[in-house]
Amino acid sequence: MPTRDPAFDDAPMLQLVAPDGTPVGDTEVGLSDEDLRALLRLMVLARRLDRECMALQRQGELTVYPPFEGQEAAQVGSAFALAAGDMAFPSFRELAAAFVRGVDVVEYLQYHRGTWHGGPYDPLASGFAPICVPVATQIVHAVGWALGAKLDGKAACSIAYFGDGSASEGDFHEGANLAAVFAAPAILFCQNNGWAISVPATEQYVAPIAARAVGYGMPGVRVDGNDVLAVYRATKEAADRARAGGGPTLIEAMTYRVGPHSTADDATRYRSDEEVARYRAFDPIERYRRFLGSTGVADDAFVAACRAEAERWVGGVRAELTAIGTPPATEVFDHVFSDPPANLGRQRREALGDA
Ligand SMILES: Cc1ncc(C[n+]2csc(CCOP(=O)(O)OP(=O)(O)O)c2C)c(N)n1
Ligand SMILES: [Mg+2]
Repeated sequence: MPTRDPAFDDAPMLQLVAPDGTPVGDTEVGLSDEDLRALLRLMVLARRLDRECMALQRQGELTVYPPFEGQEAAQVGSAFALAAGDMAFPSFRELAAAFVRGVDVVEYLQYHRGTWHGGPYDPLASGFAPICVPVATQIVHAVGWALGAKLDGKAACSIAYFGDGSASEGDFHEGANLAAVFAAPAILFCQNNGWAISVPATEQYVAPIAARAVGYGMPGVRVDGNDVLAVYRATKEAADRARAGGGPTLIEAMTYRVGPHSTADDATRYRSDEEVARYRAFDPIERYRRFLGSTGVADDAFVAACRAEAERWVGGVRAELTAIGTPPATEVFDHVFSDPPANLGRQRREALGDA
């Protein structure tokens, strides 16, 4: 367990709504009441979907699944701040952000079902790049895309989603420096959950990740990642600046994932139940629900309607997903080489008995 509480230590952090739902900053972030309710609805739906995916994996319907419960505000708030022409570059944990971007979640989940390489959703149509498992590599993709958008004269930005552990990779440093030097319209969005699998934040760095922005020469924002309005504001400001030619921004969203690293991980081997219980008190959905309740923007009936919608929705997702049959075995050999080498041809004949 970390000796220093990474999410709530003393470094300054943008926070607009306190964990108990009380406003502590300027909560006028430029969203209509309808949009404010949409943020809550999206978080409720995302959490319900995440729990369904965990169940689907345990029931053998998904091969492996990396849950995000606890990170809804970080993903929903940031993705909501993007425009249609922007491009998101996820790691492997951004299903909530994908959903906000309009990605068909059944298509997305085919990756985790093992029925298609990387999911058959259209990255360009949804502005959401394919899932990226090699940690931090998506950061250089995002910066490259941003440089391309700039050269094309497009008023668009990219966002790279990555974790605290990913910020220790060379790709992070290379991407950040390149973005700063060429004023790439990119947002480097770190979800700091205090852990990189079993490695605590205390073994990764000794100063806030956001503070590195000074060294690269770009704005850096440390934001309460469980405060959806604060995340929205930080990301919206970064996106507007990027599209206007103001270059990149590093955002460090302090959050906590209550589930394991993935369904292949046993988090009880390195993380105490007490730690998880402590962070549940910072739940992003409960905080925002209380805030919207106190301002009269969303009442209990609205929340109940979101929950009912979520139940119906995930039922449909499950039905569609589990109806997808086994793909033809030929696919193991397809889509890699235009001109397959001889040994692959031999393996194909052995496995399939065809040419
Ligand atoms: C290049 C590379 N090295 C190692 C791994 C194995 N791996 C997968 S996720 C992960 C930790 C990532 O931690 P973080 O960036 O904090 O993201 P989180 O899982 O906490 O969301 C590691 C080491 C990998 N996928 N890619
Ligand atoms: Mg992490």
